[in-house]
Amino acid sequence: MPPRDIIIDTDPGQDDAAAILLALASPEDINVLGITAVAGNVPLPLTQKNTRIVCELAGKVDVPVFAGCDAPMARALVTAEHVHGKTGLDGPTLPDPVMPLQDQHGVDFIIETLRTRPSGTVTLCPLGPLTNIATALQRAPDVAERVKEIVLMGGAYFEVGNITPAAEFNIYVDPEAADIVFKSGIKITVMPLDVTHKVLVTPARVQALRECGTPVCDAMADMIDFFERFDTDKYGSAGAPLHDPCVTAYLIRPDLFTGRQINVEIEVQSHLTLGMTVADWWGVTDRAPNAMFMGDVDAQGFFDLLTERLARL
Ligand SMILES: [Ca+2]
Repeated sequence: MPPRDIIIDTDPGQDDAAAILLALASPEDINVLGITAVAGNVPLPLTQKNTRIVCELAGKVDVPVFAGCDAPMARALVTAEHVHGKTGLDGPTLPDPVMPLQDQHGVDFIIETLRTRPSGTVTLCPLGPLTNIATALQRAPDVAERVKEIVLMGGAYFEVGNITPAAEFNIYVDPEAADIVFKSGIKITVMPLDVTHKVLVTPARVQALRECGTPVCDAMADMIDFFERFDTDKYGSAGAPLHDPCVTAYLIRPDLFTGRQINVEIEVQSHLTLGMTVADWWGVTDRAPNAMFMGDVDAQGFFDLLTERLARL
């Protein structure tokens, strides 16, 4: 099989960095057409900069990076510096990027790419709030049928929420955007907290990364050490969940994940449960399935893949 053409949409974020590095380390599986930054974990000026920092860390300075939307569609931006640190990539000391930010707006890049590439060949990989993707679909409804698939990190069912008791961060930040995406009719695969909370960076897994002895693996281990301080206290678990690289790992090794094709709808009104992914896991409604909602993962298989691939960079 030829490598899969993708656009990564991202708000780095240490776990976004892991997802991007895994993609850039896997050219036989994944062809990154471009990376669009969105406001999320930190504001847009930092997410676009962090995206370029990560590309340079990988030695892939030719990947075009675009700035997209700087605020959710209908709400004020909520950020997560309490998790990711002031820069969004706290942990390692990495140089400011010198590779350019593209002039084109990220949303225009998404639309243009979908219109010019053969229909049904481009996969969208959102790792942050869905603002850029939904804005593209709203501005250019014709592109929806040209998308091969959306593989996204977001939402939760059994794990419920991480930014509020009911909602996962990416969906909570821009629920209107998520609502547009989940109603788009595009094939969707979801990596919710139910999966990512099983992908825990235990001390042995961080050690395996350090043993690669490369600058990329060291930087990744430093990033993990930073955000783990927060998550191990929060969840009382053996290590922090590594959310976003589940998306790019799925493109390489879909067999690591299992889930159900179900109906997923987004709560956009309730003050108490805003941004909840109402996932019909048990099939108790007659609402039509619209997403492959993952529920389980081979976590060690995931970390073996991540470590082996990052060691290449
Ligand atoms: Ca993210």
